[in-house]
This record gives sequence, C-alpha cells and structure tokens, in this order.
Amino acid sequence: MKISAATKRARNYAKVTDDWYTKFKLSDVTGIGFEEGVARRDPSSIIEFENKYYVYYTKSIGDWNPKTTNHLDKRYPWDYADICYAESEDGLNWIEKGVAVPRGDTGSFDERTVCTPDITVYNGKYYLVYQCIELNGEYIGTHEKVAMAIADNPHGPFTKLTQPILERKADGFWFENSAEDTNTYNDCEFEGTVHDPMLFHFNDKFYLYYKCFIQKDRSNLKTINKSQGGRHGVAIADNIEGPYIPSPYNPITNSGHETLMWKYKNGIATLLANDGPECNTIQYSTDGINFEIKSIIANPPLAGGAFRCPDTDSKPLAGLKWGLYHPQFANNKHWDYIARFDSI
Ligand code: AAL
Repeated sequence: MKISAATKRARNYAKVTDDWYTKFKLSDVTGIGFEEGVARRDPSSIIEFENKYYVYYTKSIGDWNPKTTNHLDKRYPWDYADICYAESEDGLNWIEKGVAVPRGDTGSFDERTVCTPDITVYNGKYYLVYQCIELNGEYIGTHEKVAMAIADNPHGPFTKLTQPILERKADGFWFENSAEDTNTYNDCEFEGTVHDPMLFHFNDKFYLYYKCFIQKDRSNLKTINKSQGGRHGVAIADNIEGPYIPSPYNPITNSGHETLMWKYKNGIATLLANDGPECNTIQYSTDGINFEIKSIIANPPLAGGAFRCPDTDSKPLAGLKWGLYHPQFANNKHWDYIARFDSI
C-alpha cells in the first residue's frame, strides 16, 4: 500500500480536527454596528451578568489619517479613543451604555488613547485590560502599554491601576530594529510592542497574552509571514494586578494578530488569524505556552471576542460558540464597526 505525504498528514489531522473544526456565520448587529463618522472596533470577550450580555470596545469619533505629518493629529481609528461598553439581551441587538474607561488626564500615561480591551471576571470582580499611550508626538501605532482597571460589576465604575501592568522592551524587535535579512523565526528579543491583551486565571496564576509584531518590511517574507508578522507572547503573574513577567518561551505562537482565546478543560485554546505561516488555525495548549495545531479553518472572524460561556469545558469549541468581531473596512467602509460571529 502506497501512501503519499499528503495522505499521511491528512490522517493526522483527522485524529484531531472533528471536534476542533468550525465554519463561521457572520452577521450584522444593531446598536454598535456601522455608523458614519464613528469607529467601534476590537470588541472584548463577552460576559453575562443578570441575564444580559456585556461587551467592551474601542470607540472614537471623527476622521483619521495615518499619513498625517503632525503626529498629534488623529492617525488611526483607535487613536484618541475611549473604551465604551454595550448591553444586550440576545447578542444581536445592543444598547451602548457609555464610557467604561476614559482616556487619562493631562500628563498621564493614558492621555492619548485607551483601546483594545478585554474583560476577565475573577473572584467577583471585573478586570479590564487594554492598550494605552501617553500624549505622544511620535505615535505611529507603536509603543503602547498595557493597563488595567477594576470594578465590582460590569457597569463600573472602573478604577484604573496607577501604573501600566506591562510595557514594551525598548530593545525588543519592532519595525525600527528588525533587520531585513533576519529570519524572524530565529531567537530574538520579544515584546517590541505589546498589543491586544487578554487575561486568564490559569493554573493558579494569571496569564496575560498579547501580540507583538516583529517585522519591519511588511512585504518581506510575504509568503510565509503574511502581512505584519504578528505573533503572540504571554506574561505571567502570581497576583492579578501583577507584576507580569514575560515568559522566556516568547513568542509562544509564530502567527496571529489580535488575540482570540478561550479556556477548554485544563488548557487554553486560540484562534490565529491574519498573520503568519499558521494563520487560520485553531491551536490548543495544556500549559498555556506550548500550542499545537488542532484544525485549519476558513474565514476566521478578525479581532474577535468570544462569549465566556459557563460550559466552556463541554467541548473544544464551546468557548468559541459565538462572539463579536470587527470586519476590517468591509465594503470599503472607512468606519470600523462591530458584527457577530457564530460557530456553525
Ligand atoms: C488592532 C489591534 C491593536 C492595534 C490596533 C488597535 O486590531 O491589533 O489594537 O494596536 O489594531
């Protein structure tokens, strides 16, 4: 009996993919969907409280221009943004409730923007982790820090910690210092940037995942690296407020842009989209660090946040049953908006 290389691989996939494979149905929502002149994006995971769903997201008003020569101008839809939140009874029709975390006062470490939040519930408290940056005349979408704000219920008020919980490493790989000829999968300093935080209570510690880009030239290594060279890292703390220590294993993925992760049994699952040679895969790790490919998927939701369902351990993709995401500039719409995905 002769077996081709492809068939050998396929037999291995068949052992794992059934329970890990999904397609996605993508639908519009009301209340936080498309609105001219307003950007809503990077929705958090969704939590349930008193029979209603809650989501947190980046909201900014007014136009933006990445080519502006004055770096104090609004450059991106997540620039000069606040973190807003919305409530829903069915996950499709949302009511925007207002600002959960505003930008900081003059001179603060989060004066310019707060964006890209995720929410974690731990011991009856609500923890938002998010990106922020001070008023910075050299802001080019880099050098954000990760901050935390805490509340007793989903409506807040959220109290900010006085210092960020994670900062980039100045000598970490980032666009300015990634050598063109470097094989970006060799050893390198990580944490050149820390974006897209997502926090889990896991194995009696706190695992703060995030994304780092490490490629300068976005067209370099295009075929295996795709787009912006994003990959993920984790920083671990004994206490939820930190200190968070980056894992020496970083990067713990070599693909993926925004984080979309959920718990399953004694491990953590992740959907990697957008960037890298393992883009469009679902992966799983029992130690939160060493992830293995479980399935290859099509049309993943970008920048998604999943519903934190109570029965996340019932099957591998229970924690990915539905959620919200942002279609990136879909239909040439300049204004980011939030939509819904369902695993089908
Ligand atoms: C996103 C995320 C981070 C980036 C920007 C806003 O989708 O990767 O949040 O900084 O784009």
